[in-house]
Amino acid sequence: MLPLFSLCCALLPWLVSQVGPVIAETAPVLAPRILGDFPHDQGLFTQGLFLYRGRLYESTGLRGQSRLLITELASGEKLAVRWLAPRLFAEGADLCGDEVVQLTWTSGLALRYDPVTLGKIGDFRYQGQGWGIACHGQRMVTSDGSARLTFRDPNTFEPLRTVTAVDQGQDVRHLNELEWVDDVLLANVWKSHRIAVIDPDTGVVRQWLDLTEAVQRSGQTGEEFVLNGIAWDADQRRLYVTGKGWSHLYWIDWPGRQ
Ligand code: DDQ
Ligand code: CA
Repeated sequence: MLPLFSLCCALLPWLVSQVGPVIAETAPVLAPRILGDFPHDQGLFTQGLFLYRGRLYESTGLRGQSRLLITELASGEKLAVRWLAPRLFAEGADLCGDEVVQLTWTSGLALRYDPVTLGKIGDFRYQGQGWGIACHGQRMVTSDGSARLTFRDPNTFEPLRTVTAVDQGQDVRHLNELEWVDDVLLANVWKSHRIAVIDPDTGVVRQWLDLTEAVQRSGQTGEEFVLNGIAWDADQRRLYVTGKGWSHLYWIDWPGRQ
């Protein structure tokens, strides 16, 4: 009995060393504080959000309601609005190179605009659903409601490679609006209060941002009126979030990040 006992004791540190890294894979859940709020038109079904030259760009969905808007962040005042054809349901949008690219949900059509005039430049075609898009330098990535992120050629929109978002070995499905922050990709998970901070090379979720406080403050409880919209101000290093039909856009901190 004694030799068996000592064997167990001898093996224990080894066992811990094997299991330890697996446990350590669990992504920490952080709760950002709200640092400020700004007005947001509750009539907008927010699908995509980004900042360009200090102005807020927003893509809004629903057929017959889909738009691309430029607003002044502080006042919420609309500076320019471009309406889409009523058959189109707009989804995510971002500044890609020197143009805005806006996805549509089920039409396989990405619309391209001049970011200043919102004049149409052309289209890209793609397979499958369009949900979120984010661009950073040469890196263009789209989501389609699954756990899959598709990296595309920014000149042709052709898929180059895919990566699957995973947390503790499980696929993280329903990835929606996207935003690059330096070298990590933020994705809000549809119908949840969370944003996944994803390693773009491996798909591993490194952190979760739990936006329960912002969701509660938004006062929005409708089933479809969920957290959706992440915009990063790279100059001021500020992170903004909002949601579909929310009355406000929130400036939030990111605990532990400079
Ligand atoms: N998606 O944006 C997550 C891809 C799709 C949202 C579909 C919501 C349709 C329901 C609209 C009813 C709300 C007034
Ligand atoms: Ca975004």
